[in-house]
Amino acid sequence: MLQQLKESARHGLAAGEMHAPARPDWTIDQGWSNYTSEEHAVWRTLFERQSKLLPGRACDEFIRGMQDLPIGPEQIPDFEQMSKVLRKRTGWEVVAVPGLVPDDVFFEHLANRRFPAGHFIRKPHELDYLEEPDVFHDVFGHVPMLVNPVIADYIQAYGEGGLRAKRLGVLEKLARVYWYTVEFGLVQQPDGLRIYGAGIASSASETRFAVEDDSPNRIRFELERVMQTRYRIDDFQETYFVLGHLDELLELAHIDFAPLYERLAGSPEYEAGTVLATDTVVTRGTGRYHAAKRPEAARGMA
Ligand code: HBI
Ligand code: FE
Repeated sequence: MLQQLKESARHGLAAGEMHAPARPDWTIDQGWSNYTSEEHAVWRTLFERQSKLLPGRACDEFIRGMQDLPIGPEQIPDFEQMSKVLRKRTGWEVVAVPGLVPDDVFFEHLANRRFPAGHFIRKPHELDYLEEPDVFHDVFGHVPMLVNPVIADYIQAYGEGGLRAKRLGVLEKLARVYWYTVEFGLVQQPDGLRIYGAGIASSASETRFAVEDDSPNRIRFELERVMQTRYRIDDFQETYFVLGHLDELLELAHIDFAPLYERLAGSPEYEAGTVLATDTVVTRGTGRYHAAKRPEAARGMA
């Protein structure tokens, strides 16, 4: 999705720096009847593009979640209709927010099984680029996985963990786990590597890049390793972390992070593209994509 979330927006943005909300939990009415035909048409374009790409690239749970939800190409989904299905399946609901919300507000929603979804949709000229999560990223990318009980529990636990991590001043480390699982996670299926991360599943270009390109590293997911690894918010990931099975997230949902944070204090931090001798490498990337974009390379080409 080239989800260009500004660093300031993702981390510790004070509420006052965003538009002040009418409700303290930042929810708004989705205002479904206000969507224009142009906005529904953007949804259709994105929906049809991704629906063609995802079979054989997204994991079975994602495809199944999509089939079980009242979601299709015709129109931007109605959050209340989706919540009706979700509540029965996993006790989750989807609530509308204006865009990025402060960390503590975000975590409070997740801890209570409410997924805050941006109510707006990107403009026709920014189909592959957006600064804040919109309804296509949040609903198409995240909601199908919330039908799955493992992901449902895991994301709630992230909300609870986030509130604690913020108090301990170690949110950055936990946010990396979210980033490399919920947003950009891959999982090994018997028939091949598959996407379960919403940041990939809602982006046409990154769907191909994450699964097929020879540039990125694909490394077996290991919790402490991921907590030590920075990530890119402005471009495709240099490294994807791969689960052996989605059930591995179940253990993560019940982990006590506090001792981990203590052990990791002062330990090294790794750049997004680093490969360690201790890694279990699924595919070693050529790094070509990101190397070509570095300033030296750009000067060399001039
Ligand atoms: N707000 N709406 C929204 N969506 C997010 O994914 C989000 C957010 N606020 C904070 C946030 N993500 C992250 O910074 C935390 O996961 C750390
Ligand atoms: Fe997201």
